[in-house]
Amino acid sequence: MSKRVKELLSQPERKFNATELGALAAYFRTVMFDTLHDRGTGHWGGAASSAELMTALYFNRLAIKAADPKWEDRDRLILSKGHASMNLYTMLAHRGFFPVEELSTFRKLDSRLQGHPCMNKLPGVDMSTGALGHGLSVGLGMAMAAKLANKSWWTYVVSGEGCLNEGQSWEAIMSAAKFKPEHFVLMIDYNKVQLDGTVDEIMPLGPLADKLTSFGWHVAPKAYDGHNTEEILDSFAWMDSDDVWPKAVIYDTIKGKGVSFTEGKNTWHGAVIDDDSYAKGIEELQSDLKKKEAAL
Ligand SMILES: Cc1ncc(C[n+]2csc(CCOP(=O)(O)OP(=O)(O)O)c2C)c(N)n1
Repeated sequence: MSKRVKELLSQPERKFNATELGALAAYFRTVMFDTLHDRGTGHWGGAASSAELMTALYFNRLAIKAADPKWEDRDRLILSKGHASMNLYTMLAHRGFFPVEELSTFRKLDSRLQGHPCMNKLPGVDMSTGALGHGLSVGLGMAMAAKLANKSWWTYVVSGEGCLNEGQSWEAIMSAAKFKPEHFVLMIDYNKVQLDGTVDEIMPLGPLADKLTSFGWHVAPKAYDGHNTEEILDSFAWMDSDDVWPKAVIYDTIKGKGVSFTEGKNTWHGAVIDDDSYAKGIEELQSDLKKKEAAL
């Protein structure tokens, strides 16, 4: 870890600006790539596509307390695409919820960091996910619970396209439009590639924004570039700009972002990162990190 990144991470609870978030996301990509290579297992493609979005949530947006993971008033974050667990674990570790060294136990027997996140084992995980499509229903329940309890926590659900292929998601979309719980946001990591093909090959979702609007959701006026931290912060400002609920934001992203030969490839959804691919890939990720650090 460079001195600059170390400095940034010495105050993980502060609100970072767009340039800092860009550098952190680039650093976290190197951590994810390293760990997945070392462990010979896990899901790189969807972890890489959501690196900037998750970094901006954890290092700019979420009201959470690492020292009090079950703080009642905390914002809730559900990573509905639970296979991208390495991303969530990287955020939680660097945000102080558990030691960074524990990342090296990923998917080992008895580790708290299993392939899919477990809320009963790991502090900071609000919902166990992995079976695609559950996250939005559970998030709706959490958002409605806030209303019942007269609380004002936010509930964010980060979803891939696989979740939106599940009928349960559309039941939740209908119910959310009926109950309109405040501070409930669906964030779609729209990388357009799934496990064994493109979204269009498997089950086209478009026109996604129009569909969500016609189901009664308040959809962001544009799809934001999910790799541009300025744009992600703009999307946060949009969320705060009025009091109409539920809200949905689409982020245009690239699966496997950051390593040229993994970008846009479904074959890198959950492939083992072999030594050759690691050597080439880490060089690209390090060079991006250097550029982002230079901008700090
Ligand atoms: C209910 C269910 N069906 C199938 C799977 C297997 N599966 C895991 S990831 C995945 C594809 C997910 O695609 P997407 O949501 O686009 O993920 P991303 O590209 O963001 O990683 C599938 C089919 C699953 N986990 N749950």
